[in-house]
Amino acid sequence: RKKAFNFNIDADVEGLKTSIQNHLTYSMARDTSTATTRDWWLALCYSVQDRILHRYIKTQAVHNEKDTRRAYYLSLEYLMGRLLSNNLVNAGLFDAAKQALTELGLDMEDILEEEPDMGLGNGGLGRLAACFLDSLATLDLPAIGYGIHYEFGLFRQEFIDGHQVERPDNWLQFGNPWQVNRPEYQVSVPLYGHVEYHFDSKGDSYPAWVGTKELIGLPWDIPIVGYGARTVNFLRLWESRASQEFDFSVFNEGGYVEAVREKAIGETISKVLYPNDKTESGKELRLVQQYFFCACSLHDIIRRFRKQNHDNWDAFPEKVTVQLNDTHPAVSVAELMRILVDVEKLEWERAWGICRKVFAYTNHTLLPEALEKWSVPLFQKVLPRHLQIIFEINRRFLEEEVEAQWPSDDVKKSILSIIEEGNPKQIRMAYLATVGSHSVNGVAALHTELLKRDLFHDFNELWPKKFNNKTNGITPRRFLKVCNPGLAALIDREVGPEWPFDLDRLRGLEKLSGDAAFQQEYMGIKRANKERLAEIIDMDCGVTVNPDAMFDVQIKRLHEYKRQHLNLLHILTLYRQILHFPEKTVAPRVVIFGAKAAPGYELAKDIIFTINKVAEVINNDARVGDKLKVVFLPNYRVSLAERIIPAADLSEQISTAGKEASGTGNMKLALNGALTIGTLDGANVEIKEEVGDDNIFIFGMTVEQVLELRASGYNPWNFYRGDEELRHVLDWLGSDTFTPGQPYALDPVRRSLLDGGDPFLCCADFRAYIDCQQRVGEAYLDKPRWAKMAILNTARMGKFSSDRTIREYADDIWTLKPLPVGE
Ligand code: DL6
Repeated sequence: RKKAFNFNIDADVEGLKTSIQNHLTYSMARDTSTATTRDWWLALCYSVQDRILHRYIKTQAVHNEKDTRRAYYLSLEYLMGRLLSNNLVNAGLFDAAKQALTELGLDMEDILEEEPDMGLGNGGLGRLAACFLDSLATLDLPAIGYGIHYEFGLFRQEFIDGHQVERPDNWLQFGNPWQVNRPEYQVSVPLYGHVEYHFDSKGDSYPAWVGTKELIGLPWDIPIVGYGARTVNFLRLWESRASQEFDFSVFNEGGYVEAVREKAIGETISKVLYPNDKTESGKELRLVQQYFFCACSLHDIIRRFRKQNHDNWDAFPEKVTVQLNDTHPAVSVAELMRILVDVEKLEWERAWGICRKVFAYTNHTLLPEALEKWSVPLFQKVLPRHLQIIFEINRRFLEEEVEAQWPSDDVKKSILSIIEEGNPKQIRMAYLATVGSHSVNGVAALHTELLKRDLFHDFNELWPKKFNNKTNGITPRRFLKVCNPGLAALIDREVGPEWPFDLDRLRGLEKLSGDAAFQQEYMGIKRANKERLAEIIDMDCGVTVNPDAMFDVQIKRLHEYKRQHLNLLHILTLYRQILHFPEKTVAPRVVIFGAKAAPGYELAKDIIFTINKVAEVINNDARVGDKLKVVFLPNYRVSLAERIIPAADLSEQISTAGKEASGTGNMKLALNGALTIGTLDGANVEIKEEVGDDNIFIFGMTVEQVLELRASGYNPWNFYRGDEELRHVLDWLGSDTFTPGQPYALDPVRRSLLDGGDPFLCCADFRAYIDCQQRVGEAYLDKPRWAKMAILNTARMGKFSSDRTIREYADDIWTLKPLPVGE
């Protein structure tokens, strides 16, 4: 039996083969002659899961035996993608599994392609949660993730005549081999009802939340394998169920259909992920989802605390630290207070002290429309007791803490109040999370500075130590080792195999960046990755692209602030230049987009449509040939990102300065050797510091310049009139060139940039962007220079490992120590 390097699971090929065959027979009831690729995929997953579960059981046994402190990560979203390849790599089973499959006459690639993505998130926030789980386990940190077991994840995107069409993502259709059901830990969750005052035996009154409807939360556990498979943590996802199979009284009265209907309502809570990446405030179902998963998770955390015979609540913050991933789980603050005060009968002050020690909050956005607010009447209906508790938290906060700092200052009180006046009044969830936590962090240095300066200005004056920065990171396992095995092998050879644990080792590549032979190898791997992506483009878009052209990539949610339409203006400019100066040498480009638009976000959908229509014309214009191709890959998701990222040459990070909190795609692309063209926004600022000014293309207005321009009265028409190229391309969109016979079909985008006031300043940044793209094109034509820059990007991305980020959370916020699990 061969034990893999530094790994804790037996990589025995014969054992795996037997296991796969056994699962095919005994789990799938198939024989080898009738088995489909999906059956083989499932049989392999079950075989891998068997091996992982041993380490999972061992890990939990050690954590329980040592009664360890744990971090709990509460997130409404986890964008996990596929688990098989990642689990194989992290468990050190990849080569053995490949060998076993080959000996069974099967192809690993085909099997891996069978797995549907676990797409229980919208974008950066959900993927960050998934990267954090990977790092927590890799660093042997005792931690559990909590979320919702959505039956339908983020919608599947199709294009029909260039328009986005949404289809349901039925990811559980063929079963999920990774999840383990835990009916013994189900939780009952009350909702609705009203508050009454009852009297205890001494005649004192106390509030009682009565007349509630009950939901059941049923947990599903997904093991999270750390790299090296020493620690296997888990992600616990709650599915909602009606509280009784049948309401027998209704049933006996002949109300069978009503009884089943009630049951169906109970089950809708975890049915579907809200497909908007910037909040869904106002929707009752969304509030119920938030409370449902917080209540289930806190109940589970408290059950675990009690199991260790703890009856002293002051010990609770020693054993428990809870990270709130944005404000979506902020109602937890009120729920923990309810449990401590109403159920456990603790004094308010003692309960509040415990609460504040337990919670920490991460803010992920400054966009006003994304700052969650819940109307007081809705809260009153769904969570009447929690509303009272929030009012009491607010009263004490204003009358005690704010009053002490700013005596008799009613203006300060109204600025800082958790309750926003208005009709109706609203609960500011970011304020509730801030008041109820001991730590508030932003996700990149610039973002944190802006939080302190703007959104939390007065809170920062009140509690300067509460605010801190934790620059985001990405897992180098999935986003290099798994998705780019060619480059990973080259790095292994040059700096040794430890880099997936210690990404700073990539610095060892710096000395090779100017070496012609190494450059050739490095760019050869990029070329092979581009060929693979070219096949996908051919299959999914029906467009043949040249792998020698620059692959210019913008992959992220579709949002005006991310400015895919600025990229479009560059495409149109290039197209015009090619038509006007056919003899001029240009760096050939394939501009590649991947993006989903929120189904109700009309302008985002218009931008997709416009890009698709422009692409159709350019791709079919013989005068252009290979100089320019434009493709919009449908259904952007984690598994597609894993194909695009290793093949990218240029990474578009072009948001309006001050709008992108961090970005994480920027890190994944740079790690894989794509050069960034970007604004000084989010983590781009820190990427620039790491890779050096010579190895990144920065353009456009800074945050301060954006403010100045706005203050002086921004008028996009001035830029339109002042720049001939901008005028031509915008007017082109108003013509029927790209939609023959329908002259106004692309007008919404043009209108948003001119009459609509161009809220994200595309026109103002247009010239700087075009000039910068010109420099990018020239650099691409200089092959050794480009290769050197790309290598230096890979070499200098160590800072952006999510292991570094998680170490900072563990040291500064959670005071959480690794607990190695041993053999
Ligand atoms: O922190 C993860 C990710 C950042 O990288 C992005 O810059 C940011 O836009 C995203 N924020 C959200 C916020 N949504 N809400 N609420 O998705 O977080």
